[in-house]
Amino acid sequence: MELIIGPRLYSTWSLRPWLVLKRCRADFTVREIDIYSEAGQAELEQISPSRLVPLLKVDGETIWDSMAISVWCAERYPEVRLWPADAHARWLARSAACEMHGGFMALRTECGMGPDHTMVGADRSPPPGGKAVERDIRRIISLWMEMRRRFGAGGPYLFGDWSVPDAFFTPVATRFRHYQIDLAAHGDDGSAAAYCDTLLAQPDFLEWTAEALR
Ligand SMILES: N[C@@H](CCC(=O)N[C@@H](CS)C(=O)NCC(=O)O)C(=O)O
Repeated sequence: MELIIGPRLYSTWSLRPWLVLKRCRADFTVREIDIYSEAGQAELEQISPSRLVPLLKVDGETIWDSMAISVWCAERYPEVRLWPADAHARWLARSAACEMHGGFMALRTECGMGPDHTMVGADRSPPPGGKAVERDIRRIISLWMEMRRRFGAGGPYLFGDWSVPDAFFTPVATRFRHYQIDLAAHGDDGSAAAYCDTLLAQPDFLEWTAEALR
């Protein structure tokens, strides 16, 4: 099984399924393509139906899209419980992951993943402005606070135990850190900041970071 990803420093989409596969302790290799080079673009053209990464090559198929790969993992590794066991939590966990997958365009566009997103205390960019980014940040914080309050009793992740939304929100946590977003100024009661710290301290994420900086 091979996961094909973009550059670790920049490809937030690639980070998500990589975290999910790691959580499953899946046996997989990684091929990193420099999608910003001509050679990388030519390779993408050859191997990717969507001309995008990430891709998972498994059982003779190429699965594209980070959510599709995550859903495949949930089917292949049911014992890992990638979605919460409680039905209400599971419905909302899927809603949260899908909202991240398809939304928050202002935050994603204006606050790109920079080369120092992996580091604490690196040379910081100024916090982004703009009403649309502001709205995205407030929405994410209110979502995080609500899910933590309702479903977070069993552990430090969004729904207590680790689940797919945690993979999808990890790149958001890196952006909040990189751009030094003041979460309290966007409505946080402290629980969103604590959740953010939890995501940034995940051992698998730290492994990705170490690889990215190598
Ligand atoms: N919805 C897709 C989005 C994938 C995506 O946008 N990938 C970017 C890299 S992070 C890409 O492959 N870009 C190639 C290019 O711009 O040429 C997913 O979640 O997998």
